[in-house]
Amino acid sequence: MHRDFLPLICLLILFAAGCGGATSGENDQTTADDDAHDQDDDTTVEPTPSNAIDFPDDFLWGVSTSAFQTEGGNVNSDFTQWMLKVFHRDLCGEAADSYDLYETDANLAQDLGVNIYRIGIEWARIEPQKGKYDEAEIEHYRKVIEAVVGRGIKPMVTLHHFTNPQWVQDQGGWRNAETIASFVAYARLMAKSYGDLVDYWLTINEPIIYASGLCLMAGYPGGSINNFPCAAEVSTNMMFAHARAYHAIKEVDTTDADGDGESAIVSIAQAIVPGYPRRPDNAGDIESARMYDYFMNKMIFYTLTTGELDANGDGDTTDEGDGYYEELAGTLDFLGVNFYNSIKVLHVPLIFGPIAGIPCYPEANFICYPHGRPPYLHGDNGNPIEPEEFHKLLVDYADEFHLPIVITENGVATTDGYFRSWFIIEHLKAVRAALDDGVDVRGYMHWSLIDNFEWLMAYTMRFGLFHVDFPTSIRSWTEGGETYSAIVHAGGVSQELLDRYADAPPVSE
Ligand code: GCO
Repeated sequence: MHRDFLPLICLLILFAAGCGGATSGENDQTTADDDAHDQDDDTTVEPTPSNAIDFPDDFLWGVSTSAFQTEGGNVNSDFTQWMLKVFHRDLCGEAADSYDLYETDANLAQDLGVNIYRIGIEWARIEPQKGKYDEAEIEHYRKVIEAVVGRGIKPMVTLHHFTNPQWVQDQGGWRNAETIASFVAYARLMAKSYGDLVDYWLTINEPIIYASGLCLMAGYPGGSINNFPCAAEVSTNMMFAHARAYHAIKEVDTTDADGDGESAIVSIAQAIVPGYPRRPDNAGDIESARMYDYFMNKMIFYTLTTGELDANGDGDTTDEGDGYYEELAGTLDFLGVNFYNSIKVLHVPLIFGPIAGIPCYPEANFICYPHGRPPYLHGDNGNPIEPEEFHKLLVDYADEFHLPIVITENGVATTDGYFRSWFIIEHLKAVRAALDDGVDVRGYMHWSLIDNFEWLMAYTMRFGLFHVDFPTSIRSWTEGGETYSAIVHAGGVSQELLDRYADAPPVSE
């Protein structure tokens, strides 16, 4: 989840790390090939007769990626243009070169044994100029999707993942309601072009993270600081964009690509970052955490299920412009949940004026601490590791929204193979516990298939099941990849894996 919008800290990290240069990986099994794919498929793990932790037969086992973070060379994207302006260089560069190596990546997904693979399309490639669609790029993504489908894997396609064509930015970005129509036209075209191959669609990744990152933390092109009305406006526009795209996709994608009886299953991916009062007995912290949780975690799901709009995000749906919008209602076929960690919320008295911390909801005058006080178990980006929170939120969201859940992202920034393996198992235990509690969890998609461009942290964070050597783009297996592959092939976690990864990794500063 893109929550580390501390531009100054990020800048320091980037410069300390040599600005986007690849760090050396501690992968366990580096191959000399330019492709870690098992050509002779000799690593296939036979399903074990009985797993210690089992999952439903039709469970969706997946991996998750985004186009911008893996492809490289997205010159017409506002994020690239912004980096050139702010950092005087394109920090993303060639990324993992997945634009060219999409077959290689599909091979890796196949080796893992997954049955679903979340990929993305870059709007800026499809529509580099307003209203002018690039036929060659439409054809390119067709090949990308065919590579996935051809390996017996269902594609889940994300249409917007934090980046826009530069012309969208030039017309005012997501604050301009015209962007809604532009996005819907693009979404319709994508569904028409690939509906015969794709059933699972995610219109927008983490709209609230985008809106708050853009308007409160200046973490995206065209951004501002502490501008809550902007965050509310952007999230409202994105909700209408999602809903209209939902209807457009349903209208044009009428082909059931995988033969399961459904032709278009559409949702968003929403980051759920549970917020807790920093001081559990402090009334200000308690109220701030409540408001934070509403706006950041629940409002979008609430609006897109009930149709009740809260345009200024204040928790009240009776203000002018609020109310019921039929086109918004029932536009989620499942809840797409991205989970990484929780957060602490601290109320700050007005006397301190504009907030100098992480202004996650400044009008309510509070700040958020993404991280606890060290020492605690955390990924390389400082995010705490909290599988118990995962279980809690699955139960809570199932209770509140009554929709199936697909985990569209869950992962950890680490180069330690034991840590990633343990992380995966602990989070799958949480999913299993939720299933046992009656929660309809349909699938789990690990972020990410391969190491990739982690936004303002560039290449300093590694989330991949496969290690990528960025200068050469060579992919290689990691211990985490081996573990996930064994689980996916077996459809559950064996006793042997439970024993091998029984101990939590040591807590570090
Ligand atoms: C997000 C995104 C991904 C991130 C991932 C790791 O949640 O920010 O969907 O783009 O890379 O979450 O931080």
